[in-house]
Amino acid sequence: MAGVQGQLYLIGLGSNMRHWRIGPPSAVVGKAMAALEDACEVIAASAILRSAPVGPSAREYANAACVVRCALHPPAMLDLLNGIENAFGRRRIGQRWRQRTLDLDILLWSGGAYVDRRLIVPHREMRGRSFVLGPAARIAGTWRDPFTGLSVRHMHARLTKRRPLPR
Ligand code: PH2
Ligand code: MG
Ligand code: MG
Repeated sequence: MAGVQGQLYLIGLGSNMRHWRIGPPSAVVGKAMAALEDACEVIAASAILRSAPVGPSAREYANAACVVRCALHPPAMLDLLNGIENAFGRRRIGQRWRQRTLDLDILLWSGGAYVDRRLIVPHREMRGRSFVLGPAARIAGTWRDPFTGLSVRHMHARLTKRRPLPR
């Protein structure tokens, strides 16, 4: 059973598809935060930011991050997030990084690292992605990656510094 404090998670949210009822990606992300609130206590939520797509999809994304507290351990948390994604009409048809109505990722967990066949925490790609670290740095800047010891703020700053100079 979870302790009185429960588990803390840093969650990344993203959408780059209109939902027929909810509306544009930013509205989808906002509704998804409300859906998380039904199951967890949302302790902090970033603004919803637009970001250029990384990868094959051409559509702009809306991204955000939030910190939630709840009793669920990582596998059950993953089930909860997948359930919300499905309720928002996400279909998994095997194509990685296709456009999606809603993507909810566990980025960090207060328990540190978690690995099983379905889930790896910290999220494997968070360290190189400014659309993840940008919103996350605003609400969880001091949270540290358990593998590298680097804070979210530090990882974000490293990304921005490494941008090559224009020639
Ligand atoms: N998610 C991806 C791939 N590319 N690009 C942006 N800007 N935002 C995302 O959330 C995103 C992406 C796969 O999860
Ligand atoms: Mg993702
Ligand atoms: Mg995902």
